[in-house]
Amino acid sequence: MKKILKSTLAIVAVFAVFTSCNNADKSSNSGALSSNNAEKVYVAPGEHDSHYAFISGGYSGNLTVYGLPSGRMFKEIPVFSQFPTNGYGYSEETKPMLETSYGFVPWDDSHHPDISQTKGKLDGRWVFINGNNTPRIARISLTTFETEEIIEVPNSAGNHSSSFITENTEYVVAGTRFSVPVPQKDISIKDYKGNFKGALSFISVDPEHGHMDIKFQVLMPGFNYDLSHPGRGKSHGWFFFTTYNTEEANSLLEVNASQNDKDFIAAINWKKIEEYVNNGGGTMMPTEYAHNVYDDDTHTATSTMKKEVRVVNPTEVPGAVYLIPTPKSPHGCDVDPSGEYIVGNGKLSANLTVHSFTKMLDAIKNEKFAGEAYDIPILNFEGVLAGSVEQPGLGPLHTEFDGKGNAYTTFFISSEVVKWKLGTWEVIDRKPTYYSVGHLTIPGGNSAEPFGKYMFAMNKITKDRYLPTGPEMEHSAQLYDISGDKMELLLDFPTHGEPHYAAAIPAEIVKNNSRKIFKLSENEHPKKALSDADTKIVRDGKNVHVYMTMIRSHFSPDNIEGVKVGDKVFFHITNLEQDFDVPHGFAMIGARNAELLIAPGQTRTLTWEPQKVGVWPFYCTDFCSALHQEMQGYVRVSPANSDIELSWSLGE
Ligand code: K7E
Ligand code: CUA
Repeated sequence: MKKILKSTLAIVAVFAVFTSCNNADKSSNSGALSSNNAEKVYVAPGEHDSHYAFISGGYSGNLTVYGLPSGRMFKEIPVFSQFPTNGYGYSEETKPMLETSYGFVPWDDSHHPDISQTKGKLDGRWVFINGNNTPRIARISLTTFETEEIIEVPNSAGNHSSSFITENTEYVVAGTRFSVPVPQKDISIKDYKGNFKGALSFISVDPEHGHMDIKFQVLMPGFNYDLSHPGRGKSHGWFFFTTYNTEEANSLLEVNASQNDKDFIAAINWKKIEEYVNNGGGTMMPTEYAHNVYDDDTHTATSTMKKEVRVVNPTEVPGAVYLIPTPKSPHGCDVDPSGEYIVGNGKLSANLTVHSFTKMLDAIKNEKFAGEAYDIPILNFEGVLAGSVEQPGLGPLHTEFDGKGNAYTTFFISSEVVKWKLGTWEVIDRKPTYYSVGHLTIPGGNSAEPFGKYMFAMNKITKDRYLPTGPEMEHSAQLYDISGDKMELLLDFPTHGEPHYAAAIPAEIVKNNSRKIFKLSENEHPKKALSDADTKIVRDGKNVHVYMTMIRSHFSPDNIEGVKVGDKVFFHITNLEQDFDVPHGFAMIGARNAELLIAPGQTRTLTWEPQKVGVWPFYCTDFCSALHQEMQGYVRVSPANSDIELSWSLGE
């Protein structure tokens, strides 16, 4: 035991050493690119990028939008985190988006965006992304670039092997990283083995509106489910999940979860389970999870608490779940565009293991089994193996595909991207990354039709790539041209938060659907005001509702009296503009809140509880016109026992 412990610690130490000194690798860093390469990323002023990239924000909880090839950041879309920049999670309309069974949770850790698909091709309708910490899946509209829906995932913990979608967006799939007692209960952590479970959730997506619903959860053995990808083409109907900690250790995992020579890729025949469930199979388990939906017409989100979820035990559906042995704590689980090859990126493995879907079916048919785990058949390793890439690098994490028969794998420890050929498994090229690369993205990389022109690597350590900004640097991404035989480094660009994965798509597929305004005629917000005639102030006990409008360059009303200390004031503000890109802001002195940034035609509500007697200003925060500085108003706040009547005016 001691010996095993030592040798494993040595492996771990190698991980650490390489990580800390790989910036010594600077000799290969040719700072000067050929002018030819510079031209390749130059997007002239006023011209547009050819691709959108949606980059996960990691611990920012959000999603950032970039252009490729320029590497320019266009937007941060708030998803799981409150965002004072536009009031998301602060306004009354958006607060329900962050409700969970634990209450209001204004932060998460988002890792893997994935774009919706039709027939295996990116259709550019929605981006899905996972919240890791308080397990949730979000759907973001690529029409409004706003988060439209968030569903909590019960029985899950560390929602990491998420959020990947099937080839017709039938499901967005979420797998738990940490196994936990299901249902949760008060037991000793030492009783982990055999008692904890790993829930893999299949969340159906309504083809028209995108609405999500947990169709079923497969309750798997208590391993860690790290990443996943859908089968496609011939393997459509299957889903693959990498596992680690098949040792089921509950402490010092860096050692105790690195004992087994092989962990597993779990292969799930979701079509089979779907059929079982459609015929009434599975068990409804009492639980609690929030389902939050934003409505574009009312400009308002609602949160509903769901009370049960359908769970399926793998042994209930024979032939639906298999385990494929895969060397050494695999991280990424990637499926090539044809659906034939399943790559298991064994973090501690010398070689990169590739499984064959065809051989998997054959092994199942001919019962080439190597035992079972909790009654789930383990397939024979050799029987499924397609081949392996011999010693391609150290610490493989993730693989993407260019649609031309090549795969690109990131190596964290040796800090490089390695290009290799599917089928022959030969290494074709390798390029350093700066430094310690995690994921990489090729537009359409998780689809049947990747757009193999660009690839970008998202790195974990930045060090000297930019001007120093104190002890913590934003993470760096590197863009490569992959249209030729050899990868060519084109550009470094900083990212925000901690990008893990990113999803990218040709701009053509998205840009023409992008919304320019919200039509006032379609505004169904119950507290909208569509003209001066609609503006009013209504007292309801201590609640004061202000129905306000904003347009260049005034608020209506802009003088308000009769508010008292102890009141709760709700500013319901409608932006009357019907021009593209003319939002107005609203900020109120002393509001324990953020501002509102209100899009043209939208209604938003800010709550303010006046603390002090006096006359208090509010103003527009977005420089909207030549007379933006004039866009302001006052609220008179009187003592709690005052008998001043509510009154309001504009221009008097
Ligand atoms: Cu960062 Cu996909 Cu969460 Cu690998 S994961 S790096
Ligand atoms: Cu409206 Cu500034």
